[in-house]
Amino acid sequence: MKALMFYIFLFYLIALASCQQDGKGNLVLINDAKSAKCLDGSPIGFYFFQGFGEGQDKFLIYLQGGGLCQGETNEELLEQCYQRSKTTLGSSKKWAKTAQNSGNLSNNQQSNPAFYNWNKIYVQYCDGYLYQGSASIPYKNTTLHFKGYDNMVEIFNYLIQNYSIQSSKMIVLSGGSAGGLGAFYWNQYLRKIINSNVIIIAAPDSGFFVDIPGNDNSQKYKQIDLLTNGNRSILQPEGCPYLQQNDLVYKCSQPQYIIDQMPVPVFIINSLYDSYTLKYILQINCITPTYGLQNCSNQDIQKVELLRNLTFTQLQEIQTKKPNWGIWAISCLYHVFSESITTYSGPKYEVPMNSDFTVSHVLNQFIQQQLSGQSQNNFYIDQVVYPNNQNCNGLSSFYNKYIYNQQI
Ligand SMILES: *[C@@H]1O[C@H](CO)[C@@H](O)[C@H](O)[C@H]1NC(C)=O
Ligand SMILES: *[C@@H]1O[C@H](CO)[C@@H](O)[C@H](O)[C@H]1NC(C)=O
Ligand SMILES: *[C@@H]1O[C@H](CO)[C@@H](O)[C@H](O)[C@H]1NC(C)=O
Ligand SMILES: *[C@@H]1O[C@H](CO)[C@@H](O)[C@H](O)[C@H]1NC(C)=O
Ligand SMILES: *[C@@H]1O[C@H](CO)[C@@H](O)[C@H](O)[C@H]1NC(C)=O
Ligand SMILES: CC(=O)N[C@H]1CO[C@H](CO)[C@@H](O)[C@@H]1O
Repeated sequence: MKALMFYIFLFYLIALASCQQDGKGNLVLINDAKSAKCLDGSPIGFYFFQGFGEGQDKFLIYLQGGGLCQGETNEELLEQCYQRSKTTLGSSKKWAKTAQNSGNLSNNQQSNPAFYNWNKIYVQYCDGYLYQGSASIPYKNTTLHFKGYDNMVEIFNYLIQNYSIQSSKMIVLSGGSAGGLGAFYWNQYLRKIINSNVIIIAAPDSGFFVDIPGNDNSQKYKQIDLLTNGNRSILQPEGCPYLQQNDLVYKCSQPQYIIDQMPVPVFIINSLYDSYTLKYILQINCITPTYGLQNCSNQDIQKVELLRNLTFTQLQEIQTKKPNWGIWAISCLYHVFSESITTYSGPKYEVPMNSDFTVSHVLNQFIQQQLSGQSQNNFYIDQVVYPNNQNCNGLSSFYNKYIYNQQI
């Protein structure tokens, strides 16, 4: 049911994105891949938006999001991925030949000063498990291909051979939600294969899923072993200190424990009240667009506060440990900001409120600093608690109306 809800939600997002028509990208399928595949065995691919002017020697690689297959047991996980393999999140068979620009990929200089003229690679997410894994598993009458690892390796190879990204000036690895996790996981690999005179940064949007005490992660290693075919050392980034401990290996997938494995400056974009986490991980169902948290029990409110406190504390720790990174974290209930112009560069989503510091503004500032070699403070962590950043309480936004209104 949750999975279904997510697909429907995704279709809404895509419909929303395609209203803002200001450019087109062509689908590039990798038909002769060695082991890269979507869940159903079909070819992987991405949309390519050609850069122009001064953006011609710069690349934005953006990883699409879309949840993941889940399950208490491996059997449940396989069933979810079997269902997923029949959708565009698990198969390339029905991908459109072209895609429209929007949000961070927009060609509009005013709303998107950072990337408007860059080359943009919009990687389609179809491995079912967060850009990790390398296994082919027979299930029912078919074989499910969990190839997140192989897919990324081959996409990067393709981009090197056919787009010369290794001769570019700068590469930004970004992505939203599951793609945000992908940007956390894969920047180390990208840094290793690209010559050090190319500037690389990561800009994960809403991928900073915090470790929530009380969640039982002790069986997670079974999924990891299933999807990596028993070879945990393919998990990205390399060097996770918990790799060989069954009860702790889940930490290798949580950004807060692997930041020391990331060799590039990272600009983290996140809500302090991530609405995906509130709904799907903390199972909080009392939030409505009209009443906000008013109808929530004390127990629910405590969970909401706990999420904010954990996220806030972790991000503050990063600010101390990684002074050359950047953070934009806002106190509104939302998930994935760079998908639409409103949340990426609109006046309601600023930290602090009424400051002009939108995602678009601060990310551009961060990138310009990297290009010119000077570094300033780039930390924008909302100091007020919900709902005191009143412009962005988010409850009337399209996304949240959808997330909180539907009963599926
Ligand atoms: C497997 O079974 C499903 C449902 O019964 C069917 O739609 C599908 O075509 C079958 N696939 C193959 C490869 O036979
Ligand atoms: C580069 O593109 C060609 C044509 O699509 C393809 O055959 C080749 O495999 C690509 N290179 C890599 C390394 O993927
Ligand atoms: C596990 O994967 C790593 C990285 O691809 C590879 O070097 C190693 O040989 C693999 N180990 C096994 C046992 O397959
Ligand atoms: C939610 O709270 C508002 C006022 O705070 C009240 O009018 C409304 O009936 C409540 N809704 C539910 C479903 O409890
Ligand atoms: C979260 O932090 C606030 C302010 O620091 C504090 O008042 C509140 O009790 C904390 N809530 C939880 C659930 O830890
Ligand atoms: C984070 C972000 O901006 N994502 C958007 C980038 O552009 C693509 C292509 O238009 C959108 O689909 C993403 O939502």
